[in-house]
Order: sequence, then structure tokens, then C-alpha cells
Amino acid sequence: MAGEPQADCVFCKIVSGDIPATVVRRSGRTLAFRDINPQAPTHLLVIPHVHYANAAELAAAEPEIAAELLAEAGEAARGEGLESYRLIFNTGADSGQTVFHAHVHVLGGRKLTEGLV
Ligand code: D5M
Repeated sequence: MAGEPQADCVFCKIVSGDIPATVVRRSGRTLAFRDINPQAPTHLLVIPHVHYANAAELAAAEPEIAAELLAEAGEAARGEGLESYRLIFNTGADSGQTVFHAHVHVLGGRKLTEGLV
């Protein structure tokens, strides 16, 4: 069923605690943790507890959680002392998405390149 945990999903396993993560922030419906392969001095991922393949699917099905995800990304960045940061929602394999559980990357702590790709 939509939103239900998926047995083969690494981020569902982080939500359930079956895989460890360095959690920096929790809300009732989201979790923020450090990316295992950081691309910047601060690189967080913020995910919903519920499983959707990407953020667009989350927003279509559960817009309140999508809004919470975005707000939590901002709070997580603030918690890291970032005034300037980039949010990235990879959507689909050709965008570079490798984990098909909705997430937003929070990147900061250095001057990021001006181009988007
Ligand atoms: O980004 C998926 C991101 O998820 C990628 O930057 C690595 C990260 N990742 C994968 N497994 C883990 C675990 N176990 N802990 C923390 N971070 C993880 P995408 O947008 O799908 O390319």
C-alpha cells in the first residue's frame, strides 16, 4: 500500500532503526541524518517516515508531510549553523537518484558551484 515500509528500502530500515545512521534531527514524521558519502562539509538527508519513491510522489499523496519535510530541511540546516545551503531532490534514475525513498539533500558549509548540473 502507498506509504507502507518496503522490505528492500535502505531508508525504511533507517526509519525502523534496522540500519544505523547519524541522526541530527527528528520530527513526528521525518528524520534528518548525515549522508554516508558527503559532497560538502555539511551534507544531510531529510526523509519522511512513510515510503514514497520520490518527493513528488510524496507531495501528491501526502502534501502535509512534504511541507514538513521542507520545513525540517530548513531547521536542520539552521541547526548546522548554515545560513546558505542548497536543497536537492533527485527524481528518477537519470537525475542521479539511487535511493527510491523520498529525500531531500541539504548541502552547505562551502561555496557551492553556481551551475546546477
Ligand atoms: O541520494 C541518495 C543518498 O543516500 C546518497 O548521497 C548516499 C546516501 N546514502 C545511501 N545509503 C545511506 C546510508 N545507509 N546512510 C546515509 N546515507 C546513505 P540520491 O539522491 O538517491 O542519489
